[in-house]
Amino acid sequence: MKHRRVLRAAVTIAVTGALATGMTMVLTTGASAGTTLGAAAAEKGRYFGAAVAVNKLSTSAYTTILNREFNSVVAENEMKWASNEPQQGVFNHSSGDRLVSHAQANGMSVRGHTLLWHAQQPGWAQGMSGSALRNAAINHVTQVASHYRGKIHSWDVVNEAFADGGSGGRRDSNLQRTGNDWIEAAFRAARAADPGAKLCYNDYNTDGINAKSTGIYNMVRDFKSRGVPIDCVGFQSHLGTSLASDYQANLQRFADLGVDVQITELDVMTGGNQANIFGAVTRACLAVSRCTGITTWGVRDCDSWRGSDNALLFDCNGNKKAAYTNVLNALNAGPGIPTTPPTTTPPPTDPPPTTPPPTTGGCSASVSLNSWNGGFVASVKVTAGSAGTNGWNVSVTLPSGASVTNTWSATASGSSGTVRFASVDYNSRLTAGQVAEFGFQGTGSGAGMTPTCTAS
Ligand code: 9MR
Repeated sequence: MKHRRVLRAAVTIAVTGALATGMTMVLTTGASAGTTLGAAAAEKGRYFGAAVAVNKLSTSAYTTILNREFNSVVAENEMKWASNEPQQGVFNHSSGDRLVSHAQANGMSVRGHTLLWHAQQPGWAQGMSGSALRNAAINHVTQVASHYRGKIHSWDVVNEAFADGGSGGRRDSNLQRTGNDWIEAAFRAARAADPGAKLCYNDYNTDGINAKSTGIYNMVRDFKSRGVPIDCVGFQSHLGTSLASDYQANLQRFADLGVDVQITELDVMTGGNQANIFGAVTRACLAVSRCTGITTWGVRDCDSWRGSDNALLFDCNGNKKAAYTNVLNALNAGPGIPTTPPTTTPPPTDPPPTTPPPTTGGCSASVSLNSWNGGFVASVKVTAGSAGTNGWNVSVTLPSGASVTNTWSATASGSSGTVRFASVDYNSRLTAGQVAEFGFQGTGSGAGMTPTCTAS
């Protein structure tokens, strides 16, 4: 006991001294070696996750490893568009919910994969185009992200939207043909629906500095400069028999743009180099302070989409492979996440609200718009005045021809002309200056809407 008190005092002095001098403290001292992937990663401020086939959660050989080793999960297929919106407007979240419950019961965080992707779309969406598809896609983002609000650590908002090869440009797809702004529209809708989730762009063949990763880098830089809400970039890292020498440098250049980076679908071709590559990827992540976690794309070799590549950390009998040992050792040897962010990181820059918050009674509302040809998503911020609120109403007059098609975090009366949005249970009561957010999606143009707020 006495020892612990002395140690704590020493640590306090060290931390205080470091903060006073503006030094970056790294949390490595005092950490014991983790004996599982999840525990070792957690000691370094990271998660270590696995992609899960939800129907395997009833196989005990599978869940024994999952629950022992991993502290993050992602659905391998069950949160994809074809799975959870099989008919337009008809959502089925049962498998995704099952995974979230399993994660919550076992102290794991959840990555969401994926809101929009050119592949694994339901048949009805594959046949759509133009503003009908754009509206359906944004509605999908809104509905799914709202369903899981507060439960997802990071969402792959958009997956694999860049082309392979040397162009560095976008991949052709039905979504891309709705207009180049489809990606930012998706990110804005996801932010409005789940403000607490980190929003990621995720892709493959980006495991080094190359034309494709540079195309994505330029998009992220552009998004940051214009206030498009992006928080992270996922590097799938489906790897072969070698690792690009600039793997870490590539992660770092993204981190330097002010986004987190995550290794999201790691698996490596079997063979002499497999264990070394797994170790090197882990070291690279830990060397980048904004690399917040690693996910392997499956648990055992036989669970992998790569079949005979034996690409994972556990063999088909559930035994730990040499690659496992290398990853665990790399996690235990690596640095922790600094307690002060690097000074090179600019703060996130979301667009400024259209009206300033009030300083007196009542409430005020401001709207930010994400529009495309034929539709829009409006995110509305309600700020309570000095008296706080027991409830609030926001009125918005829509331009002629526009109508509201769905609303979240408020109840709408009417759908065209002047529409009134009333607070709901969980956001009615605001203290002075407190902000609530709600949103709605509409067809037509939402330009020029000026919300008015009344409080009760
Ligand atoms: O592992 C997934 C496999 O079971 C599916 O059949 C396949 C369908 O396209 O998707 C696999 O997961 C992919 C992931 O969603 C996105 N990146 C590539 C992954 C491997 O193909």
